[in-house]
Amino acid sequence: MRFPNNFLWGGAIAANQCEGAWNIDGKGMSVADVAMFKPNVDKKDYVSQWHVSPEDIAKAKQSDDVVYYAKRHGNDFYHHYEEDIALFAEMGFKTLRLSIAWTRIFPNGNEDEPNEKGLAFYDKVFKCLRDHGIEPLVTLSHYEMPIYLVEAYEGWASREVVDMFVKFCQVCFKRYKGLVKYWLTFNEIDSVFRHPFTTVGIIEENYPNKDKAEEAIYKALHHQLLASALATKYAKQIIPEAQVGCMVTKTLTYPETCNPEDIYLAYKDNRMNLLYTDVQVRGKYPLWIKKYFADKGFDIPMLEGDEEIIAAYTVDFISFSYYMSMVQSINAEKREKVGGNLATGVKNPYLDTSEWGWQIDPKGLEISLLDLYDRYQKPLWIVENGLGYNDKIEEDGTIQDDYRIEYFASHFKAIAAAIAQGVEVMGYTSWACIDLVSASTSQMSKRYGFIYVDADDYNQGTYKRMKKKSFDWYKQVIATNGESLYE
Ligand code: BGP
Repeated sequence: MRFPNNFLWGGAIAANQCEGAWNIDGKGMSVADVAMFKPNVDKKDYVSQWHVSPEDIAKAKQSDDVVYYAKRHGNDFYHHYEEDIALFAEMGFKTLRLSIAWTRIFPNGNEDEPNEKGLAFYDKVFKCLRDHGIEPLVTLSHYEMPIYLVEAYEGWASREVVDMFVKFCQVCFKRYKGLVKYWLTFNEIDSVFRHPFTTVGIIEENYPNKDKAEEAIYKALHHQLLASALATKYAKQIIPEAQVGCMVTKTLTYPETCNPEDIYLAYKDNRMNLLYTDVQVRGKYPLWIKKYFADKGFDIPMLEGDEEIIAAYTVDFISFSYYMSMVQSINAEKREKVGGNLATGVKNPYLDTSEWGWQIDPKGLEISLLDLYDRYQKPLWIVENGLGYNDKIEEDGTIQDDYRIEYFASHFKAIAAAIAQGVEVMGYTSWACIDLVSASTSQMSKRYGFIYVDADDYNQGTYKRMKKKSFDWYKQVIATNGESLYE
């Protein structure tokens, strides 16, 4: 067997991109509800797509629009979850990765008591998963912080947010004990630098000085790392069988040439990408970053006890998203660029790119698995990987997404290759197993699912679910535990 018998095959979604129902049953407004679909911005222009200004927030708070604020409608999982979970079960899913929207439980983040209707919704979802024999893998924070905390507290740059988040986690652990065993703390914790507003609620306009902005981001990161350790502590206290993982974006960077200067640049990017797991797995900040803080004169308030907490409550496993690899070059300015959700980077001439400029690199996934396992010897879980594509419905009503099948097949084989070299891989959840609203561009047309959802970028459509060709293909992969890939 190329994949272990208990391999957790499945898919991933996130509350803010699928649920919709943004203002019902007591839900508060989150950072996702102020993000807009921007039809006039180039879809490869990553910086503009993610940017949210104070004026944007003010405007969003006055508006009930659900067309351009596309995450407010998502794919309406809130009202379709039973049907969707039944379809996931039909594919044979062993697991579903999903998130709990903080604002359903604490609408502003700072209430004394949780919102019962929000808690009840996830009771139903988790029970439905259990009824289908699907193990939930729950992300506690997936780009969903209450907008109130952004405005009243400077987001995660404020220490008070740690306590509020930990309280939210404790409420979830107590309520969903017995239903949820696997937890992830922060989705792509490293994205704090790519889109500080969405990840930690930092509004760039409030920090005109670049160094001050960077310092605030590191402060916010420290608070998240601390909150992650505390969440791990309470998960274990409240749910003895709980397994807690960190979640990072694996951004493997290659040097453009064997020029040591290129290699040095790539090395530094890779080392930066490992910072987050170094802290969450090894339980301490590496010396190089402490030196960096000191050299820059950054004041990152590590209060008494912080370092002990981070050291005591490390994660059980490492989860990561993998979409593309990157290239670094000392001649970057002169090179052709590609887009992506990570940053605009140097184009790799050996790789194809998606319509959104993401470079497709299955070999990079194998290297990433080897790299992480060599460094930490912790079980790994690929919790996001997939191809965004504007699928078309054929005249006969079918959706022939062979490109997606090819993408997945090559990535699954890369995982098998890493497993064959001794890497411990717990599972794989594709992003996203059903079409939903894109995190970066707020488009519906950037489709990832095995299941098509009939809604377009302007929220026109019936929301009807339709199986794509990849649906039956993935079903077969799961049924044969990966062996069908080799037939
Ligand atoms: C990751 C996020 C997801 C997700 C995915 C695809 O960065 O964790 O939320 O959506 O990327 O990105 P996009 O939706 O922008 O295509």
